Amino acid sequence: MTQRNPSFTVLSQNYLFPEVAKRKKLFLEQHPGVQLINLSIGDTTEPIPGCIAEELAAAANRLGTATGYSGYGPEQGMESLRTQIANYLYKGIVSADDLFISDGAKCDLGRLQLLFGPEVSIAVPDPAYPVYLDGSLLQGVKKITFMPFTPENNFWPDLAQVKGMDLIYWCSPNNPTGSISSKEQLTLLVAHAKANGSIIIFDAAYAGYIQDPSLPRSIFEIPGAEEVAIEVGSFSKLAGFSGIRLGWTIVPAALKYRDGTSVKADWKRLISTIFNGASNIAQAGGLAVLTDTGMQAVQRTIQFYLENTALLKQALQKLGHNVYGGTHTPYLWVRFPEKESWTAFQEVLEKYHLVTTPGSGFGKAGEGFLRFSAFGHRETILAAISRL
Ligand code: PL4
Repeated sequence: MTQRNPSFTVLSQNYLFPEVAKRKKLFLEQHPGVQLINLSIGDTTEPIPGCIAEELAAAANRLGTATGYSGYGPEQGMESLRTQIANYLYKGIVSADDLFISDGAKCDLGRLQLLFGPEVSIAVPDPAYPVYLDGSLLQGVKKITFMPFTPENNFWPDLAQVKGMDLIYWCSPNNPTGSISSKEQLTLLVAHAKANGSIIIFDAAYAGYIQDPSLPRSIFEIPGAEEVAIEVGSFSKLAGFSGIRLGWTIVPAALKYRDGTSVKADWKRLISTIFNGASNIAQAGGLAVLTDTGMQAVQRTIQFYLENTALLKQALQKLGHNVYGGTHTPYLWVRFPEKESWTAFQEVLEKYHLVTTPGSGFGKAGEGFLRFSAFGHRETILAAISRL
């Protein structure tokens, strides 16, 4: 028989979110008729604004006409969309030529790891969105150092502990802790990467939730970052495209490997080999997001989710919990002292009929925490609050 890829043996047996779904299903089988409220998965719930949905429909309709039909597009993505992301979202601090359109941040985070192979050393936040670690383990990466992001260190790890790492994963606004890195902190991170010859893989999936212009939405706001960083972005939480699938990755021309060769050239080679471009309908929708009308509409939805977060935070604090995050982010990171996360998960499920995400699923340092997602219709969030 064919041999199994041995890397699968080092992964935890179940991926976090399917495990949550399994426990939820089991609970419902044991308690039929209970109405659970899902505050677990970080997924958008509000309708896509009309001006964007109309453009998605129009793009689909164009495919049904002789003149409007198009097949495969360029692997790097539509030039108009790349230009619009560079100019409109990034205000020209990145070049459209360094921008690659994807089918989502998670997919590119997985693909990026192919650039570096199994011998790299990596620094991963603990807790973190699982693809950084699991994707690396699948590549056979063994040299892994965890950077604790905890209330005790104010969600700022000691960079001296990750000296000489080849790759440093970073996420701001952070999933799951809801913490945000300031400009000063990212400046230190970039300086650290430069001094150590590291590459930062910066996950900016929640950048659209930052409401304070003094906080950096992109690592490329930091001078010199183009020599040490790759950034991954997404339309999922920005515009409710989690089901449509659209994102981007920026690999600057100035970024080089140790031997002086171009990372961007390899990325281009890689995606043209294993990726066939994002859906042309999704890209047309992305263009509709990046207009004044589109952006105003998606910002209203983001404001709505942020109001949800504030309401939920208040309710959890009233119960006496230490709650972190919740500003410029849809996530609340809630401490349950003296409890293992899965125990707290089960208690919250049984007592309040709320489904959350156990912090330990994001890493060891997440033990004793639950993540509450504030995505949801207002009546759902208010119902959750009244149960609390
Ligand atoms: C649920 C830090 C959510 N089944 O939609 P994408 O691929 O552009 O972005 C995914 C993504 C990238 N980076 C960060 C994220 O938090 C996410 C989405 N995370 C969550 O609840 O943590 C949805 C997860 C999905 C999954 O397993 O990824």
